[in-house]
Amino acid sequence: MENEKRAWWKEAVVYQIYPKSFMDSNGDGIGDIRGIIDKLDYLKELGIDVIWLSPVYQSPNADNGYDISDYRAIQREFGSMDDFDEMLDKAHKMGIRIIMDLVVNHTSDEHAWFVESRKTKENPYRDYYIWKEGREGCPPNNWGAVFGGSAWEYDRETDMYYLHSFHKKQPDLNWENQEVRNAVYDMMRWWCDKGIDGFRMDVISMISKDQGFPDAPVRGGLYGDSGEFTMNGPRVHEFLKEMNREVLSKYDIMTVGETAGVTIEEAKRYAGESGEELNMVFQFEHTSLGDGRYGKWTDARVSLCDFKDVMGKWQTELEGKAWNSLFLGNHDQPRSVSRFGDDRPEFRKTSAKMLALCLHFMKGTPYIYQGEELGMTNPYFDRLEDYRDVESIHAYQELTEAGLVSKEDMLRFLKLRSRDNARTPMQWNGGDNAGFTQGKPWIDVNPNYLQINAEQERRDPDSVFHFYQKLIRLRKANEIMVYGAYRDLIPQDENIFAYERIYGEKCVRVLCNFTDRTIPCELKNCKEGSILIQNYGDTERALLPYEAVAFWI
Ligand code: TEU
Ligand code: CA
Repeated sequence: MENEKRAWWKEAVVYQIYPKSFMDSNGDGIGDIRGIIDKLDYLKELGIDVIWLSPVYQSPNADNGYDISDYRAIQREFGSMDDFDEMLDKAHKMGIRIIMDLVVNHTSDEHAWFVESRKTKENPYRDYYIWKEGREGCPPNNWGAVFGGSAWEYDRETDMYYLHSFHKKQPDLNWENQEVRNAVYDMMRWWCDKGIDGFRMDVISMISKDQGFPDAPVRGGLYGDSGEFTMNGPRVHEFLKEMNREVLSKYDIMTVGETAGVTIEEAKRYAGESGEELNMVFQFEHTSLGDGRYGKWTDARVSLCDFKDVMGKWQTELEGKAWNSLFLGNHDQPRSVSRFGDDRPEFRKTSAKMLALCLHFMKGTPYIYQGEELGMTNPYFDRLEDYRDVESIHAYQELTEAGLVSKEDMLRFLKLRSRDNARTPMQWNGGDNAGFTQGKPWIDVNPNYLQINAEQERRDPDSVFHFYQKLIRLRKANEIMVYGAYRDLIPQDENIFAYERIYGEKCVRVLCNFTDRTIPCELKNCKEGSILIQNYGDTERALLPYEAVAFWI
């Protein structure tokens, strides 16, 4: 679309940092802000424009910082507010923006608001959270929590239950209460006034609940799946429009909503070109493909046709109406090369580059999750003790104890789908603990760090790192990568993802072989000099295993 609205956040490439696993500066085994400061040069070299920083706020860490006890303080393990200010200042001087994780569907149960709220029914903070009477000694309804068990926790103090969509240490805020909304907006303005560049909004699609709180259908597991009553709820757009008027519209910032359960129609409202709510949303259809009876706990692999179908649908249906975000991995997902590519040693590098090319040439803002630019893989932990994530540990207990899934199966599912796959330390070099820490890391380093690490890849011009660097440079030089329209060429093909981007008179064709075989491909008629980027040298009219190429036609 030649007349599409230009915006810096459409042209940007975002890099997600999960601080706990990025770089430890003081040997306590936990990544921290000074570690990030030390690595800003590395990010500059890669060429990214924006850092999305997973939560660094004060937190008892029931869910690694997604349970916040003070929105205006930095958690001790990560450093101080001075460290934060220094990081922001240095990043800005280098031309890198920083967006913060905004976690306001819930707080920690140790947040001052909740500490007050649970004291008495008359407490001024009572209505900051969602309290209900039980039903004959049972929770108010059958909703399950994302991290296992009931979504309601009984509180003896007042003989009532509070809602927690995630862990019981993450009580849901009551967005129906205008005071809550105002308090959240105040806090957001406080960070914006500090100079941050935007927000990634945690489960923002869940802030408006169906006020009837009805029982939900039971699908697998033991509890009701409350999705239809908690996601994209009745007032969510009203709340976001209010937030936009009160805060977002007053600053030059970018916003991306994490919108579990979002549909195309909903996305057009959240991230519409008119800009009344957010700039873009994360949709999870492609990362949920293959999910089964027990949700993500499965070993099903995604078929290419399904993947193309979902990606293509979001590309074409949002065209000119709303903006996409593009991602294959984050701190909740397995490593992208292990999941959508092929992490066997002979194919890892090539398939990681293929996935990068495939994603970065699509329309939307691309997100790189730390280590993805190195082609980092799942660690394939063998024992339950190796896992740290509450979701993984609770799911293992709940499903094996109920006799629904065997222990062997569950360990296999964890290897493929646990969030800890993304949370092993960043692999900086071939030294102790991959250069992440001088101490004992909070979670084991992937043993393949001797082969896969940043130091080695920065030296190797043919590395995954340099491939990402080149993709980012191409984006800066070619508007077509940002603004061109998308068209799938062979949606039914089971082996090749082939699409074009069209911008005025110009057209780029992208071909990606998603298999470990050589596949003949008539579409590969690139002329000499027309190639933008490829992961093999010149080849004939066939695509070698995991070959990817983008060329002008
Ligand atoms: O994730 C929201 C969410 O939907 C996840 O629980 C997701 O279903 C799951 O992680 C997939 O395995 C956000 C954050 O990204 C996540 O890290 C937090 O744990 C969660 O919210 C609660 O704040
Ligand atoms: Ca540390």
